[in-house]
Amino acid sequence: MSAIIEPTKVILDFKKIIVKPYTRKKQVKLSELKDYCAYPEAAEKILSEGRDPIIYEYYEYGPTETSGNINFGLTVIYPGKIGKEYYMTKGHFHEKDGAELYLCLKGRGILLMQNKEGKAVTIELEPGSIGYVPVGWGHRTINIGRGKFVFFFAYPSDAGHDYMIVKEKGFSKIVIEEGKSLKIIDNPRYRGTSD
Ligand code: M6P
Ligand code: ZN
Repeated sequence: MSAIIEPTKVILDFKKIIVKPYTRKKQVKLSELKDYCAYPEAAEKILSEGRDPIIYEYYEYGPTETSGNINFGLTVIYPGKIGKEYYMTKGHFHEKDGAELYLCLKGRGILLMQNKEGKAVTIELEPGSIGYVPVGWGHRTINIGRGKFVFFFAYPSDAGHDYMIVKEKGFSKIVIEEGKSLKIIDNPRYRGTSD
């Protein structure tokens, strides 16, 4: 049975990067992200200096987790790096079958996707482009620009977020800056797909 949701108008404020009304908002700081980083020692160093920068935040409208409905909202990833690695989201798989789309509104980013066999695909996003995450692909977004990377997202309300695979194994690729250029390289900390 689906919950009864009233038809709703939702305002996306691109300047302030908020969604009204919203049902969930979250701010992720370095201390929460550090276990997902390719260079945890770089994260520890920043934290040991008494800093805990905000890496990303999002506002979401999704009043139900019932199937057939859609959750959506705005995410901003701030510019910066942890060691050589650009600021990024934790990344997750959906618990249930469900695609997701990301519409870039501002800045430059990369959508990194990976299937359960460890095959990774990256798509660069600039304002106006949509990254489509098919069913079954884990996904992480990365800010590769100098300003904020802002995007609209939408996914099925009952999809759920599974962080365990990403936390335990990582993504097979990481996005870094080396010698002033962007590189997408094998993740030295990737713990494989052998099981
Ligand atoms: C986007 C959406 C959210 C997700 C958020 C942060 O806003 O995909 O569902 O929660 O990015 O990503 P993560 O949860 O992987 O940190
Ligand atoms: Zn998702």
